[in-house]
Amino acid sequence: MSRLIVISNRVSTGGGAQGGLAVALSAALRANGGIWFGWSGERTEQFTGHINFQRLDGVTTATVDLEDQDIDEYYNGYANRTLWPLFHYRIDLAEYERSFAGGYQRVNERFADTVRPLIENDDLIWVQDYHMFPLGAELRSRGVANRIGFFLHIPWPPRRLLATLPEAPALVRSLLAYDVIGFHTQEWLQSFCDYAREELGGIVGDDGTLTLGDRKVQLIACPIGIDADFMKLAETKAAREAFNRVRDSAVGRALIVGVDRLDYSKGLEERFLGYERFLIENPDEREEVVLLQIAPPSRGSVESYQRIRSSLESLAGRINGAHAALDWVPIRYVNHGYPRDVLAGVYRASRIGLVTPLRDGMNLVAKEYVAAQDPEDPGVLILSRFAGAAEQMGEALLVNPYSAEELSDAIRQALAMPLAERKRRWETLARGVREQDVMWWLRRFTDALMEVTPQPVANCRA
Ligand code: GDG
Repeated sequence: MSRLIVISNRVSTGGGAQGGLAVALSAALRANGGIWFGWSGERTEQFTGHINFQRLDGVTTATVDLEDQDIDEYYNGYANRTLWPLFHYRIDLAEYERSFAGGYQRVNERFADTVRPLIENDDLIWVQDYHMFPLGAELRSRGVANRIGFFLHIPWPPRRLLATLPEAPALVRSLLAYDVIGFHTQEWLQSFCDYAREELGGIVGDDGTLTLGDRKVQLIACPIGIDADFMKLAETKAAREAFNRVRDSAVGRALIVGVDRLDYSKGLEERFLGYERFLIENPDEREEVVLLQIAPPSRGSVESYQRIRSSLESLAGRINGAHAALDWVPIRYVNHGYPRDVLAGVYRASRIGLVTPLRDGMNLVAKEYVAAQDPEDPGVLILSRFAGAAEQMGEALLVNPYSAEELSDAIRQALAMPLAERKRRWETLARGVREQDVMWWLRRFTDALMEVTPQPVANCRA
């Protein structure tokens, strides 16, 4: 394979929250050479385009600092207050401000100017996620003729929701600068086609291409997986210690676990209410379960995240106050993160993995939960129908996360599920997680990118 240039908002070669993605991209960069480019996460008085190169574990990273105004308008603004809510179907939370759109465009131009001199003729360029929609077009307008791929990690919203975004037509047109666009699921891919066809007059071919004006782009549904080594994590010393600690503390009760960034898309309030419904409807079983919800805060400078944080705190407090007994608290709500090996032990100790986002591009926690189970005594995955992962994980108990009744029923069904059925469902799920891991995802995408015939740069509009 050619050298790879990965471009994403943040660069992460270690474990961290990005886990599997960082592992896979780092492995590809190590094997083929190349550069991972993005924002350093740091601020500077004045943007200079100065690149900080680092070599970490055989991977070269190149990062730039951004100005306060860039961070406010591009990152906290357009990325987190406009695109993220809109693409998760929350137009009630989406803020449409011209200054955000302007800052987003400016930062993408700055990234393009800065990364341009690093690109060599045969490099494959791979742009990641919604922070960078216009980057491909910006690179084309700077004469980059290389193959450029784009992968979207979040859902693509239905066309009439996207139509509420003033910049949507320009944004979608700019995507035609890419050679390949990847989505996690057929559903997101179809929504994209729907918009391009109905709003912009694009033509969707039987070969999975979209043609708009002079440009043609290959679309693929390419679901991301986890690092296959996650299966081994549950056997490590740290995982075993966490397993014992959590099991001991549950004193014979069945543990239900949730692990999510604290984000309104993850359906945490609805999850707590569904669990409460279970407690109310099943008085005999209520003291036999404990819900452990791990939710490290994210994007704390955005108001909607401050609101969800405080409303979850009150909800957990109210449910615990209303239902606790002298020796039992129904919800353990933890607002900080744990190392990945500890998480693996916690997953394994849990009889149920509760993964109920209202909308999610994929959801890797569902796959990690499956990977960490004991094959002889696996737990049950309860999974939202609205997570991208549901397309691949039909053997989970699929639920509508908005329905407290369905959540309650699924918890009861999971607790009563006989070992043979748990094993049967788990074996199918585990095979999928093992075979379609993050390296499989990476190969499928880069193979698709290698196969396309590059088109003339002149056909692109920025
Ligand atoms: C986006 C899309 C898509 C969570 N708590 C801790 C911790 N985590 C790790 C999990 C998992 C990752 O963070 C979260 O991944 P998700 O897939 O659930 O969600 P997003 O962060 O929203 O990611 C999503 C993904 O991109 C990849 O394409 O699946 O749909 O929204 O790996 O384990 N990790 C550690 N401690 C924690 O407390 N170490």
